[in-house]
Amino acid sequence: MSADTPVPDSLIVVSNRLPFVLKRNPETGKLERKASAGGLVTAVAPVVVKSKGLWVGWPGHLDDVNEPIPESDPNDKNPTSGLLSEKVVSVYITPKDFDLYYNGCCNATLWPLFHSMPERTLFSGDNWRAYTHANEKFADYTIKALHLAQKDKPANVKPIIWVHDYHLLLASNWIRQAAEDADLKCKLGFFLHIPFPPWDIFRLFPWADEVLQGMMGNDVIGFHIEDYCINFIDCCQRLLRCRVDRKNLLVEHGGRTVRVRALPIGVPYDRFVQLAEAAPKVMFTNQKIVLGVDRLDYTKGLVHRLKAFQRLLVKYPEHKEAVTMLQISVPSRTDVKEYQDLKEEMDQLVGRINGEFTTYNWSPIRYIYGCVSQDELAGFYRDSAVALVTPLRDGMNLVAKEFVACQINKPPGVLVVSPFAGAAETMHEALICNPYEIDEAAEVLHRALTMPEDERTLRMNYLRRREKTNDVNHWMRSFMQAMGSQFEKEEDDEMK
Ligand code: ADQ
Repeated sequence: MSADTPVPDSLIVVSNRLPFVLKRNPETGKLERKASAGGLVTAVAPVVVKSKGLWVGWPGHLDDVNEPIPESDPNDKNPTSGLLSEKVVSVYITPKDFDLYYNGCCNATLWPLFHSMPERTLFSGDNWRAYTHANEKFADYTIKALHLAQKDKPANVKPIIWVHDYHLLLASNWIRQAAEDADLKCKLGFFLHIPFPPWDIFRLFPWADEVLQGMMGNDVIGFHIEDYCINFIDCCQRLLRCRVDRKNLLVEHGGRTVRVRALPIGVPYDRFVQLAEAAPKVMFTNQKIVLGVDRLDYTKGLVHRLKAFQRLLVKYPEHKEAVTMLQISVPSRTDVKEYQDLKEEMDQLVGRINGEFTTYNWSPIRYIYGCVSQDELAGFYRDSAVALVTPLRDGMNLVAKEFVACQINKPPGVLVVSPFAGAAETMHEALICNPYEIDEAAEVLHRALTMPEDERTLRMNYLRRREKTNDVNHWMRSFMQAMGSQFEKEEDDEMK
């Protein structure tokens, strides 16, 4: 948190998961708390702590729901260590309901649909009912948190409730209604971390109206980029018949005005610079590294990326034995069939390409299926000649930004970004590459590998400057400001 981040009276964050993972130690049998190192947690947790706020979320499957959440080690420097167990409100959902809600509706329906992949989308009434039920539960627990937050505080304190992501699209409206019934004051904000799809995709969802109505419970709705704001406003107008103001990004519903804002997320830039400075040199190769870092997810364009690299080796054989592709894929949603199929496809493709080109001294692809630590990641980011960030669709993509932050070597490497990642909206100096066009992607990769030093330096300087300014603290601050000004400017928002 930077010094000038506005600290609200009380911040209640609501997200699917709590900002740490609970694991049982097999030796002691005790529950232990493991920090989550993501940028979101780093930026948001200190504000929750400072505002004496609360975090509402799912703690993982616990055998005994009455078992207390352990405290973190007080010497631990991670951002959630100040988040004491009484500042955490755990949402308990049975394993069966959680499966239908999370693996089913969230990850087999909303995820592909919102990434504009309807052919991968599973439409299921059972999953939707579980999702609805889970959102009601999150809303109930948030109201409990609101009671706690207002206890012993002056009557004029208005906590900010900040709901996150596609898991909780319905919760805000219920929170608002229940808070009004209980005469509890609060402001409600929502941030969507994935794209909001265009109307002709969104309307495929049988319960599209209910999703929009749920979101309308918020005072402020944030998306990464303006395109998603426009898509959302378009859906509100066409499906709910709301009055909208596209210029000022306002939607009127049920006598209230909801503000829609483009608030692009950033990364903890300074932390990545420090990690890059401290990381040991990547020793495994004296070749140029072309780096990919992603969750193993079909939206990330991994198969297309490998094929583009294969095409590069055919078209430009001078890169053989001179370039290695390092693809680090963290396992993700392994209970969902689409993800199991992708794992299989990747394993086969890596084997095929390596089989085709490997020599005594060199294998073209190093494929790590696993999670690497941030320290290690920073070394890979720093020592790579090219980062290939080529999703088929991505809300923002933090890897592009982390790579740029870690580019402390002189001369620096080159960032290649897909136009279908939110990151491409602001990272203008990256090379743009359409992942669907395999031939063209190979050309762009060749251009990146052969780019003159002064051009690389110029592009990277601009990219780094922008990401340093617009880091994750800046994002946090922007959201808080958008929330804070909500009530002061209520009158301005009245649409004529
Ligand atoms: P994700 O889809 O998870 O996030 P991304 O933004 O790239 O995508 O963030 C991934 C994070 O995981 C990065 O911080 C990265 O360092 C880390 N990571 C990835 N692979 C890893 C590996 N093998 N080992 C260790 N760490 C790894 C969603 C949206 C995005 C949006 C973010 C934030 O889909 O579009 O940018 O939320 O809003």
